[in-house]
Amino acid sequence: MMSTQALGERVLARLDDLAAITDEPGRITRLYLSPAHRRAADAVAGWMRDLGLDVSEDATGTVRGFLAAGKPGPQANKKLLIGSHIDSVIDAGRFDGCLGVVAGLALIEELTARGEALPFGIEVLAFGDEEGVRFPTALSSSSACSGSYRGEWLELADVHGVKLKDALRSFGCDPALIRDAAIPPGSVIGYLELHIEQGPVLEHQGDALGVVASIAGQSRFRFTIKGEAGHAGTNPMPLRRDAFAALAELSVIIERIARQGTGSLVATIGRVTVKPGAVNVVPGEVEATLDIRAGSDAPRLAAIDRIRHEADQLAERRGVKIRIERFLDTPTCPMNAELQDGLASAVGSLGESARRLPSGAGHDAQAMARAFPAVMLFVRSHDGISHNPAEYTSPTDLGLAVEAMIRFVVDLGAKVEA
Ligand code: HGY
Ligand code: MN
Ligand code: MN
Repeated sequence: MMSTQALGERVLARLDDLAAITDEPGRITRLYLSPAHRRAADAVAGWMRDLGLDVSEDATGTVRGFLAAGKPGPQANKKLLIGSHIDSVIDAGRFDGCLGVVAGLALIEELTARGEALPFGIEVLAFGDEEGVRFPTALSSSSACSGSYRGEWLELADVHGVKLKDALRSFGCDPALIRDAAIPPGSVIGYLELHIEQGPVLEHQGDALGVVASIAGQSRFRFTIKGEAGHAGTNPMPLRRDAFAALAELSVIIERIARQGTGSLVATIGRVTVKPGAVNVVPGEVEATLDIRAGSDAPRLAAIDRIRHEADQLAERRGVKIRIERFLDTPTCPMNAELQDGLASAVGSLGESARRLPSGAGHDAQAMARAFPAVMLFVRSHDGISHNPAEYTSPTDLGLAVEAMIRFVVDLGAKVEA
C-alpha cells in the first residue's frame, strides 16, 4: 500500500511525462487532434495496457481503459467512469485535465496492489477536447460519451481552415461512428473527475481538497467589428471609423459590466485579431472572442443583454458595424448531491475538511452530467494559478486527492453491495 506521499509523487512523475508531449517545444501546448494529442493519447493507452485494462479509442479520440468488476453481483455489469482531458490551452500548466486521467490510473493501480475487488467496473476516460481552443466549441469529446454531441460541430474549422471532421480523420477517427461513442446511462454508476481548483479559494481557506457543488455556466462569443481602414497620417481623428478603438471602448464597457455584476460574474476578451494589422493603417476590422461566466445563469444572461445593448449604442456612435455571434452556451451545472456526500465523507475520513465550493472553470463533468450522476473533487492550486506554466499542486496534496478517490470508490462498492 503506497503512502499518500508516494502516490502523489507517482502522479507527479506521470504528469511530467505528459507535460513533455507538446506541439510547441519549450512550453505545453497540446490542442485537440494535434500531433501532440496523438502522442499523449498513445502514451495514456500504453499506461492503460500496462495495467491490464481493456483499451479502446472512440470516434472523437477519447482513450478509454476498462477494468471489469472484481467480483460478481447485481452491479457487476455497471461501471464507474473516471476521467478528464489531455488537451491543453496554449502555454499551459502540467495539471489542468491530465491530473484527472493520471489519478484514475493511479487509483486502479493502487486498488489492485491492495487486492481490493470492486463489485462494479471502472472505465478511465482521457478526453481530447475540453478546452475548445482549436475549434470554436468545447467539451465535444465528453459530449460524445454522454450522447450529446452536435453534428454541426463537424463543420467547424480551426484558424487554418481545417474542419473538425477532417482533423478527426487525420487523427485516425471515423466521424460517422461518433454516435457509437455514447455510453448507455443504464450501464453507468456515476462519473468522478479530479481536477485542480485553478483558483485561490482552497489555499486561502487552508484546505487541500474540496467537493464541487456546481460548475459555472459559460457563454462564448465571436465579435466582428467593421469600421474603415485608413491612412494613419492623413486620416483626421473625428473622421475615423477605427475598428480597434471601437473594440477598446467596448472592452472597457464589458469590464465595467462584469465588475458591477453579481454571482461572481467574469468576462474575458482572450483573443483579438486586428486587420489589416499594419503599423500605419487605421484598423478597418477587428475580430475578438468573449468568454463570460457566473455562478448561476441569471446574472450571466443579464450581463449578455447589457453588453449587446451597449454594443449597439457604441456602433451607432462610432459609425461601425458590430456582429456578435454566440458559439458556446453551457448552463450552470449542479453536481450529484448523493455522490457529493460520498466524496465529502471520503475526504473527511482523511481528516481533511470537505467544504463544498463552486467551480468557475468549465469541466468535462458538465457534459457528462447530461447523462450520468457526476461529481468532482478539487485539489488546491498554489497561488490559484492555472492556464499558466506556473500551475502547481504539491505531491502531498496530489496523494491526498488520490487516496480520497480510492476511499470514495471503495465506500461506493460497499454501498452497492449492501
Ligand atoms: O475554460 C475553462 O473553464 C476550462 O479550463 N476549459
Ligand atoms: Mn480543465
Ligand atoms: Mn483548462
